[in-house]
Amino acid sequence: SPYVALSSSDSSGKVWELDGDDSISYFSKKKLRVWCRQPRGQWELGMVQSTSGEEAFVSLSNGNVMKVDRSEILPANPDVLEDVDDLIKLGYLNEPSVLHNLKLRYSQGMIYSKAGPVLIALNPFKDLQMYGNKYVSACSQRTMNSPHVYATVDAAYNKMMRDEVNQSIIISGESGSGKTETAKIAMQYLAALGGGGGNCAIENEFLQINRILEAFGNAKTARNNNSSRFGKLIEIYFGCTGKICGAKIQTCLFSLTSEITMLFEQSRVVQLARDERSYHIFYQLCAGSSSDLKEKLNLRAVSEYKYLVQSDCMSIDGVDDAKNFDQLMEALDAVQIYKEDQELIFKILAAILWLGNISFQVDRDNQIEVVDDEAVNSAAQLMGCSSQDLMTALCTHKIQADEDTIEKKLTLKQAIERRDAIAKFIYASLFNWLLDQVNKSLEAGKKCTWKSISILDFYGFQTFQKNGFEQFYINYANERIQQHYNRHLFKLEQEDYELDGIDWTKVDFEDNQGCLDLFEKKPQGLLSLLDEESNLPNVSDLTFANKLKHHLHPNPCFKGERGRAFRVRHYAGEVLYDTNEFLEKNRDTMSSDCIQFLLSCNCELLPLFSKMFNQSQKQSVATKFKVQLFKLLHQLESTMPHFIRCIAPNTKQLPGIYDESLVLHQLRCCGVPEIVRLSRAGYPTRMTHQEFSRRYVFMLSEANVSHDPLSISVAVLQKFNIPSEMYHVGYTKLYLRAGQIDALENMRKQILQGIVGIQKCFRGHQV
Ligand code: AOV
Ligand code: MG
Repeated sequence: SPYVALSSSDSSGKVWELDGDDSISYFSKKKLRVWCRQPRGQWELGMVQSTSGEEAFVSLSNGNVMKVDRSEILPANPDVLEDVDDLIKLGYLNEPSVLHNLKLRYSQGMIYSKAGPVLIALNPFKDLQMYGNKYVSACSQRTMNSPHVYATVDAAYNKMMRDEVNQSIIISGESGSGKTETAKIAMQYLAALGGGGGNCAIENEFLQINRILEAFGNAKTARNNNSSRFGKLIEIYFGCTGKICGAKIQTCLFSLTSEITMLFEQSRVVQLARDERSYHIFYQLCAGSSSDLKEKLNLRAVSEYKYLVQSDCMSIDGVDDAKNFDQLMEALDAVQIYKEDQELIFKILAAILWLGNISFQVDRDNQIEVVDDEAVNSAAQLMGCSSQDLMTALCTHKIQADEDTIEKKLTLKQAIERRDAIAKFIYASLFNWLLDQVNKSLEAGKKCTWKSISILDFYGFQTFQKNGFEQFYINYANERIQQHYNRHLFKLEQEDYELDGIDWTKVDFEDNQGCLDLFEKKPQGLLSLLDEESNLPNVSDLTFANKLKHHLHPNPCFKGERGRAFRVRHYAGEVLYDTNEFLEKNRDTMSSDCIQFLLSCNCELLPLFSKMFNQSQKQSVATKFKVQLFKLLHQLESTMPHFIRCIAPNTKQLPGIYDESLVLHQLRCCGVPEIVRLSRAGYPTRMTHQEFSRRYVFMLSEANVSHDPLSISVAVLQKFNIPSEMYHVGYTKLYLRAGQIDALENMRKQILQGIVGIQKCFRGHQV
């Protein structure tokens, strides 16, 4: 039980400190099991043989004896505490102990562990056969006691039913750590619980929707063969009987449906890094469409499209694009997207591919013109305009000045940018439109909504060698989510104790307010400065970088670097950003003549997209994103959150490899050390005196029952010998340490069974 670890007199209370006093008192003890830091930084298990002064001789499991400084050793847990399902149960909570515990479990296929209230999920990169009906029933009937996504979701569902409060499941982690899979597992469980016994219609609907979202919104990246290039919030609605009555998906713009999805990685449509792919759908369409459809779209092989071949990566091991296309068609049918609309979707995709093949040349007057070839003709035909109109739209910029239209010829660079901008715009609009359609099919039953459970699958914190505009926003959003998390787990918890008059030594946690201020302060925060610079004439990415250095200079979270670069100290580490394209991407302007051109096209969806665009306010990406992010957090604020932290044990996407330093970095990024510390030192169970006394009063003998809930609570605790260090009596609530409520519940059950037994016996007599 957690209690054993807690009362373990050996525990120094120091947690996760590599150089702390954890080692000191054990240092002189011989035969002590210790973790011993190796020259390359990793930890090895050993036994202290002898000590002299500041040094110790440690024998390692391979037989070698090492001489080490005492700062290089930390106490190890006894065998019985080597494999615990909740890190708070560990006697010693130093880093090597935690890493070892998770590693041991991982090697046995136990990918889930708890860190207090948070579920830690290590990506197994293989099918562990631990999902599906058998596990759903085991979990809902409480016969499965180990941590699992199902159990976390089950807790959320029960809390919703019992407390009548909306719930949220917040999944975060690095790219490739398993967020999207975890979200799907969570949806599967909710579908099973809320779908109404044996009815797999909802489960199937969720499956189909995820297929669509993934085909259009996921791509192969260096870190994940199926990386989501958008964040999403899925809200599942329940009626008052606990049955699902609808759902809604919002993408990371958490958008009002008529807005264009930003931050959805549009650039991927036209630009690819080595070994990465564009969105799955392009490859699926080329590989899987019928010859009839191919002919209609004048569709070629992937290798013939410039947008797709640039990265030298056209297929993914183990992925059958053609088969996935068949499944996608089924999915589109399932969410009731009409065949005609499906064809329009495919037309648009083919048009984008042909747009990418359009090339330019210089004519006799040294002016840019489109090469009149198959590419431009096919694109024009698919978009529903004349080749001439498309050529003009790509090479000239029309400016409306009063009554007159002035035409300006574009340079080659501008023309290419314009071609790519159109392709990106069309794709992002298509994605948004599809989302609307999916939501329409999901929202059918929403009228009878009583409560909801939201699942957030958001891209985790990112650091690459080179970090651009997208990373800048993703990491900013992660700072916000991190704060939500901190607030919930730490601040609220501590405030609660203080308000209730409990003596509480504060656990310090990494407060990231400083970094959020760096982004959000007006007028001198990163976002405001970006907006300001975007609106000035004669500016460049370099002037923007200099402006940042000038205004943000001494700020502990900011560091100017040479040229266009700057650094931000995020909660999860320092990130180097390159301001290349920041201003352009922030303005995100589709010139109005391009919009006009798309409005004039005959392919039904294009004018629709352009209209949608016209309606959306002409705000910068920075402004819109901030508004959307606040909306999302506001929505989450009113829910009871449940956190799942996904961890990628290696970057190779392979099973069985556990890279300790990588795991450690991720654990630190998501604040696991502090959670564990807080949970262990704190009182995870709290009930008002009314709640507590109502539940347990019957366990007292009638004679000495008072009417005051607080006195009843205390009487119950005393009668059942709960040690005084295991609880705290606040003004309004009772606070219990981990494990105590389980003990009380067991006694309650036994007494109840006893009463039932007596009643049966009694009835027996009467008959
Ligand atoms: P992500 O959502 O966190 O990355 P995914 O959920 O796409 O990561 O997981 C990446 C891959 O890991 C999946 O395609 C599976 O092959 C494998 N995987 C993840 N979870 C499990 C599991 N529980 N069981 C078996 N395999 C799993 V990104 O979207 O890149 O941030 O933007
Ligand atoms: Mg994902």
